[in-house]
Amino acid sequence: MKIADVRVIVTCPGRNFVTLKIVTDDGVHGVGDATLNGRELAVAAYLRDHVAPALIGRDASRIEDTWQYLYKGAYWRRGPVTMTAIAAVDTALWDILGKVAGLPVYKLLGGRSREGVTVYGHANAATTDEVLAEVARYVDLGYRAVRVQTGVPGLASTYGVSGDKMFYEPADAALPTENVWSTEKYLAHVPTVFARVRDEFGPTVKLLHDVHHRLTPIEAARLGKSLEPYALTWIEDPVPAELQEGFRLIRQHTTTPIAVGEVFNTVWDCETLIREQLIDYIRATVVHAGGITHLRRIFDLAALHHVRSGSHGATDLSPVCMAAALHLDLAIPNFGLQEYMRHTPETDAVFPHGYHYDGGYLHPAETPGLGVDIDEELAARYPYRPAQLPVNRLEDGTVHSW
Ligand code: EZ4
Ligand code: CO
Repeated sequence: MKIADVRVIVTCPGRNFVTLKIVTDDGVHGVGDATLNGRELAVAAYLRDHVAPALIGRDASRIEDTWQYLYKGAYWRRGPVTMTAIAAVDTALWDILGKVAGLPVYKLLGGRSREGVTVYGHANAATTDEVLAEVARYVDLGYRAVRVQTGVPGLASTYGVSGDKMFYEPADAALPTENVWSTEKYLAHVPTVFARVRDEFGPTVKLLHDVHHRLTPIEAARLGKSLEPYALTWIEDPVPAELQEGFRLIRQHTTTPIAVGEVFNTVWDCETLIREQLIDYIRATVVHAGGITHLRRIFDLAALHHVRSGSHGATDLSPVCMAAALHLDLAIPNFGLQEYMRHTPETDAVFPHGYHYDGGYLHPAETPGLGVDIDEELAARYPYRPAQLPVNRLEDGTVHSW
């Protein structure tokens, strides 16, 4: 069970994905997602030039040892590029182990703790009237949780509100496009949206909202307070999270639950947030936070402090990441919610997978391993196309968080 071949596959079936494929000398292969939106080729080079040569000949079943080797051995610890590369190796090794054991990966992780993985979908539209129809569409599809985003009156465009309804893609140009932001206009508008959504859909559907790091702590506190009557399940990324202590201020002022972590890459990014119970959901992911091995470590710390998982699951996280996430979501005791945005048919064809949606839940495949693969021939038909995430500016031109 030695690693015999390591391949980095870059493909663009509608959007860019980087996938690592590891093959053992017994001919078993595993796959790991290595996609870092807008910075894909940095991870591809890291894997191809610096990681792959060191993997050849290693025992594929030594998952923990390989993780430590890549993390500590790099000397330059952490960071999104490094941790995405390590994640891809780790995920592929879990896939191989599952195949060799003849078990779906969630059984290797301790078995199922629930019957299905509750997911939330994205309702987004320019206006409140339109977004009500979008929420209705998800409720009709059986979703128990819906993220609601709208345009803001007086602002031409807003990150997180796409033109296309079912397929969402924020990395929209080779060089970043620009949005204009006004906190005053935003804070005045959002509560009016949720008042209408609650009124229309009643008290039980879980409602979520993504702030995309655009507020200061005291502004976020005001937002949380103003949304309390509508009982949101969470507000997400209310402030930039480089300063973990910033969340103390938000916490003192509002009972609206807080989710954060889609840009985190190690437990060190959220250690204070979790230990001080400053958040309610941790949104770190398999692909950006060091794979199944490290994300489980983060979730275990979270479990000690009443924090539940709420992993990121936008379209730039490939079906390989989604498959891995579902195994972990099913197994951990403190699962909260899983974000789920459907991929395009082109993406689904390149990444054949056995997970499926049913009545508000996703279910991982029951086949050995992760239950997902990459069709390399088909992938080769979609060459890489440069695409970056947008930049946000205040009305006076100052660069702002998304
Ligand atoms: O901005 O996936 O909650 N989901 C999000 C996403 C992220 C993109 C970044 O690559 O915030 O839209
Ligand atoms: Co988000």
